[in-house]
Amino acid sequence: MNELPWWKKSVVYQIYPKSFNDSNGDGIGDLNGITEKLDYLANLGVDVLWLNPIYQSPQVDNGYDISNYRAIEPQLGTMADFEQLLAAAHDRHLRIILDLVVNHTSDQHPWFKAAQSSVSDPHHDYYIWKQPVDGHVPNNWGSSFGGSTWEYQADLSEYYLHLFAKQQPDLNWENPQVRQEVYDLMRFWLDKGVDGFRMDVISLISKDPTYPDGPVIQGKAFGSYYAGAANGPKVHDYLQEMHQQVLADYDIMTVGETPHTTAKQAQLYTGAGRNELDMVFHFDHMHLDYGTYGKFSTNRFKLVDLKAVLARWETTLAQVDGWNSLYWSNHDQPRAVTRFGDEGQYRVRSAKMLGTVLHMLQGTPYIFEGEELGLKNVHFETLSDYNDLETHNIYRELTEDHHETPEAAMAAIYLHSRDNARTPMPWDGSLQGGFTSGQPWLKLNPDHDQINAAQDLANENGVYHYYQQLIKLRHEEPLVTSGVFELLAPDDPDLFIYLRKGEGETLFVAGNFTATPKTWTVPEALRNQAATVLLANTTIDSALGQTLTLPPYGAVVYKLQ
Ligand code: TEU
Ligand code: CA
Repeated sequence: MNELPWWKKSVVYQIYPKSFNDSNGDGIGDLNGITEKLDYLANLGVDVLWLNPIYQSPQVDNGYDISNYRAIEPQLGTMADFEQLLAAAHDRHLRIILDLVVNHTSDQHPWFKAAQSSVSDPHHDYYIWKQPVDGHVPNNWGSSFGGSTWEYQADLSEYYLHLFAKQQPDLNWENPQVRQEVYDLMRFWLDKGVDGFRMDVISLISKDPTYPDGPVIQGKAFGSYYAGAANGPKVHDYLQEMHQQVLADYDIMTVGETPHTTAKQAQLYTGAGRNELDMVFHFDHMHLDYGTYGKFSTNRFKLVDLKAVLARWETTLAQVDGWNSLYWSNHDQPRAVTRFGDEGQYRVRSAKMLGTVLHMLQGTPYIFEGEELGLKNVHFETLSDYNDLETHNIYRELTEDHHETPEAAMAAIYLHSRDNARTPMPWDGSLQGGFTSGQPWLKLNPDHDQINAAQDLANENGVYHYYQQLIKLRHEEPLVTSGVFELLAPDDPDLFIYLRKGEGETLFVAGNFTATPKTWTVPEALRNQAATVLLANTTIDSALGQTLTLPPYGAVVYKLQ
């Protein structure tokens, strides 16, 4: 048997640099702040750190608008700081992967400035420009952050495309020079020693050349761009070219962020022998609580749907020897305990339960900063305490366009604002949580006097110590990487139960997603007196008998032999 690539046995920890740790008191987390916390991360046991964008940026979208791909954002530090961080991480056997944001640049990038200067400038064709159609925008696409995806530039009599903010013009991947620029900048970082990339919205880089109108959801002013921009006609050609020209030369990991991609389509991105990406982030489980206005809804997911989604991804990718990315949250999503668990009485236990059922799946788990402490969503009273452009746009849309009350708009924001994930890390219970000695760029969650790293670590039953065990289990138990996934009890509305089958031994994983005890009749074939408990967030029978009873938000991993 071939040796597994290192990233199949790895756990990734995602760092949102602005919110992780501020080393110089300006209120903004920075690279030296990360270096200071490497022992905290190494002690947790993770293998890889993914840093959200650290490049020079006007920060319209917190670094996802890049004006220089080869420079460090001054707010975060210097190139020397980065090199020191990378070396210090490598010393501790921690790898670092960077965010590669190449669907779009900042409008302040020199390429775009040149592109805007004249239609005959060689950089003009680095971006996507269209003539007005009957004096109007070329199609009905609405941008992710509100308004049309098309911005008119009167002196050129052309529109440029921006799927995200208007300060984030889309690059024209049809142009081979653009692709060469991307490959060159990738080599720049790989040659410095970075260990891979998380590729931002990589499923959107190839647009349908006919730019078709998208379907309009009732009450919405714009159509969806996905039909004409997601998984476009050349996306696999581009990724195979990138693989051949860059990726193949390095021992690295790649994870594509692929909005609007089904498991079947993901076979093409991650299947063995495709020579594209190692794994992708899908959104199917993120969409289970969407409502009339998309993500800004107050719906709650249903466990039966969640299980169906996760099981489909496990099975579909296994068919082609592909690989899953496993995550509950990231910098764009709410906190996991609030969304999928219980942020009240059972916060700690439900955080551990969520960790258990996620980390025992086949794939590479991603821990978003603070998830290892069971952090929950924030409720700021006033809109002005929120920083994220999406939050401000949606408040305006909900209250002005859809005539929702301010209270209803805030209720959706409390559940789904991206700032839920972006409040600074609470390291201790002091005034600014030990995050900064100055004024933080975004307020800390006011609960940080109760919920913070110092108090969680001091508790041997805290979330951090449980995550240590989960990570250790991945490193030590081969079934966690290799066992064949099988979902049990798909229709049970409360319990998530599955197997990871090997030869002569099997992992049995179960989690209770409710605040009441639940009992399940164990199928005869699985009853096992020789079972061992590999991990549990509660006291539990050592054997797997006729019935399994899990307390509220209880979870267990048995090994059956
Ligand atoms: O997000 C892409 C994405 O899929 C968005 O639609 C995402 O759901 C967004 O946060 C809306 O809620 C990536 C990054 O993760 C995000 O932070 C960036 O803002 C975006 O790309 C543009 O670069
Ligand atoms: Ca700082």
